[in-house]
Amino acid sequence: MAKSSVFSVCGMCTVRCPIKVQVQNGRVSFIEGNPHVPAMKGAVCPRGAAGTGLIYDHERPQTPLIREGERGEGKWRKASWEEAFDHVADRLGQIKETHGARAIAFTDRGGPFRDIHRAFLKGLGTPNYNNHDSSCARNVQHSALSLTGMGRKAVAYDLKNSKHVILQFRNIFESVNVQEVNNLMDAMEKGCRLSVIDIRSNVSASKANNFMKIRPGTDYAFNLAVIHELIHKRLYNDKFVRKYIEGFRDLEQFVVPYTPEWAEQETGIPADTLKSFVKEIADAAPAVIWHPGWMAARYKDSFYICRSIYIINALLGSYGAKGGLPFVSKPGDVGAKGLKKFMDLYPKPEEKRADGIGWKYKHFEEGPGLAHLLFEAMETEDPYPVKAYIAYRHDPLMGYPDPDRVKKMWDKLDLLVSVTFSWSDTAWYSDVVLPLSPYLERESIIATKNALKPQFFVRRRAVDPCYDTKSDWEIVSGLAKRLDLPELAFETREDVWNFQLQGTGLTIEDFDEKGMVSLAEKPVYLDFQDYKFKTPSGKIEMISQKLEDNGIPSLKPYESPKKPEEGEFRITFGRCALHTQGHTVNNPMLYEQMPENVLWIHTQEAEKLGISDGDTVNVSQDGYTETIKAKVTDIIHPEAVFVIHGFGHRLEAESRAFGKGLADNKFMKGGMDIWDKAGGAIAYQEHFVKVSKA
Ligand SMILES: Nc1nc2c(c(=O)[nH]1)N[C@H]1C(S)=C(S)[C@@H](COP(=O)(O)OP(=O)(O)OC[C@H]3O[C@@H](n4cnc5c(=O)[nH]c(N)nc54)[C@H](O)[C@@H]3O)O[C@H]1N2
Ligand SMILES: Nc1nc2c(c(=O)[nH]1)N[C@H]1C(S)=C(S)[C@@H](COP(=O)(O)OP(=O)(O)OC[C@H]3O[C@@H](n4cnc5c(=O)[nH]c(N)nc54)[C@H](O)[C@@H]3O)O[C@H]1N2
Ligand code: SF4
Ligand SMILES: [Mo]
Repeated sequence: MAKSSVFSVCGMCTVRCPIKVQVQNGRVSFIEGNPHVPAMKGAVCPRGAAGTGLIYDHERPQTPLIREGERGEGKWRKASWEEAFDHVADRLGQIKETHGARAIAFTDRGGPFRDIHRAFLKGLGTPNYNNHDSSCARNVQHSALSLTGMGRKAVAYDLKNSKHVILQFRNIFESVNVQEVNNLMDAMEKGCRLSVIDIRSNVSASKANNFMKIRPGTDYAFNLAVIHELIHKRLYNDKFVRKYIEGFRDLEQFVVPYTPEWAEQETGIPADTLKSFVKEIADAAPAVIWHPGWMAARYKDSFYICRSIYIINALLGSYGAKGGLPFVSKPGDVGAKGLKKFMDLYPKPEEKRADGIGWKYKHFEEGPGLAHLLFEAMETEDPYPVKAYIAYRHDPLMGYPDPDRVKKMWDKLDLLVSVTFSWSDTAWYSDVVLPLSPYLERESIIATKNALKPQFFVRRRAVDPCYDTKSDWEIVSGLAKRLDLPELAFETREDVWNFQLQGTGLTIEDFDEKGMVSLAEKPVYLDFQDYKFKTPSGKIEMISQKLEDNGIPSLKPYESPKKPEEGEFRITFGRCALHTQGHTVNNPMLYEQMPENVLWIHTQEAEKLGISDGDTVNVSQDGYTETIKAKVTDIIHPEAVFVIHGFGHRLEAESRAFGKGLADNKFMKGGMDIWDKAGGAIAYQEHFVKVSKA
């Protein structure tokens, strides 16, 4: 029997863990964590193990498809790649000629493999690249920038060496990053304490030393009181504050009214609990990580919650500290040369962005922009018409609120293309589907990981595609060839990699042994003697001039969230260890383990409605109703109901997932217009539903 193995990169979620894939007789037989990365401990998560379920599933797009009926009707014509490339390139060319290159927009799912397709857009001359992040971590990013001038990824979470980790709307043990989970477990074995602030007791809470159940929407109140307590009791790191915080007096004044006793009224967490918690984390500082959050697109004040978290980390002196938030290194910081960038092949398009970033909204970062504002521009044609849209590994019809509204925003598009490895609502609604090979069947460009120990890594295919699908670089090359961008029209994967490695002194063979090349011998904790943050003052600024100049307060007074009306609940959501967003529910292996989601509802509220555990219930909002099974429990806050996101698929191409569970984003009517003006992200949890026994 022919046996081999290859080092690659998992693609079942955007964490992209390093893996080793065993191949037997041309089929993937086993997937494990890359043994050269100690924090993987040789393991992958349940989704990572289900990669074979993805590639050997015939219920995924198998050839290029061109729409025949109406959008969303599901009538397709199979096409060859030649035909599909010609079709898409012709239309893009026409649109560019009639409306200018700016009429072409593109969104993706972020991550380290973007350089080549972002270069493609730059080469075409359009500024309209966006990613999914206004539906995910934009508030975290913008809050980090507003305080330090540096993005959220400028620091690492040094979980392994931490003494106290605080998770607030962050569920590390279910919303998984394998290395983070392993590092935190190691630290906890050595005595690291874990505190969880959540609206329900999740798996992380079940492992925590302190679990504080908070009233939904009141996290900012809790955090302001923590800052009050740290300052009032002088529990902060005075040396760090004097050296690195600008505007401490403003902060001190601002939090005067926000006492722990005041916060108790808002959050339901007793003042004494808050006080002893604050004492505990101050004792453990600076080896403390208060995680700033990941899916922080929840409330209208989520940006300020994230800011308050970073401020607490600063008061504790955990910035730059071992066991806290040390700064990561880029290749240049450790004396290595970076990869050659495809993006550097072309000049920056001069045109202003359709989403308004950079001219209408000057306090937001360019780059990923805000996709919901791009979609709005498609509808209003303000500042100009956008006529072509490529959704690249992105499913906005599942990932943004109110899909009917999103479809309306797309009505004026002349061309809607999906590049995807699985069916999705967006792919189904597209004019053309270009099927991407799943990660085990494709290679990706070489990527850089900025970290305590920076590295280059590469995804290699474990097996050849079993259907007529292609890799990212092949799709970009196929279009580039037809659109007069010969620099991006690569013939072989080696050509792609060789381009990137120019000047680094490395060859692709250097990746054979481990799947990656480390650029430092051991973790580098940057010298933190006279650190200059990237703000005008060089310090962590409590008052951001950029925010103030744009009419956004730096320190925003707390506003109490709306209480649900009698019989209503705030709809909340999160992830589970068995599924990734909306794209694994039809995976045969994962479907078998968890075929549907359930509605968490508090015991007392369920009793009032005559609902017992396991009953089928109706969830409704504004005349729209779906049914789901109830999970009646004491461990959720009574004001909320909760579901795992990603279910409620209604595509005939997905026989397993069809009709199973409930789609939370359909209960967010008008949600495309409810977003955080300070942080930029959608506020997904500002919606209410009614529940009744079916
Ligand atoms: N209501 C509600 N909305 C949400 C969320 C929620 O919890 N509730 N979560 C939000 C969050 S945190 C995020 S990040 C977004 C996610 O929103 P999306 O990014 O749209 O979600 P995915 O399911 O990851 O969709 C990616 C699509 O690309 C395809 N794909 C192709 N190749 C790849 C690959 O290599 N990797 C991945 N991951 N996908 C690939 C998948 O098949 C899928 O169809 O949704 C956000 N929206
Ligand atoms: N298994 C798995 N892992 C994943 C993903 C996946 O789909 N599946 N997706 C990846 C992605 S894209 C992301 S963004 C991350 C997300 O990672 P997280 O942000 O950690 O994930 P979530 O499960 O969305 O939310 C975390 C917790 O927030 C709680 N919560 C909801 N509302 C509130 C509130 O008002 N206050 C407080 N304090 N808590 C609240 C929820 O109950 C939940 O337990 O996970 C990543 N990892
Ligand atoms: S966390 Fe799991 S699914 Fe995500 S990349 Fe790692 S192994 Fe794959
Ligand atoms: Mo996310």
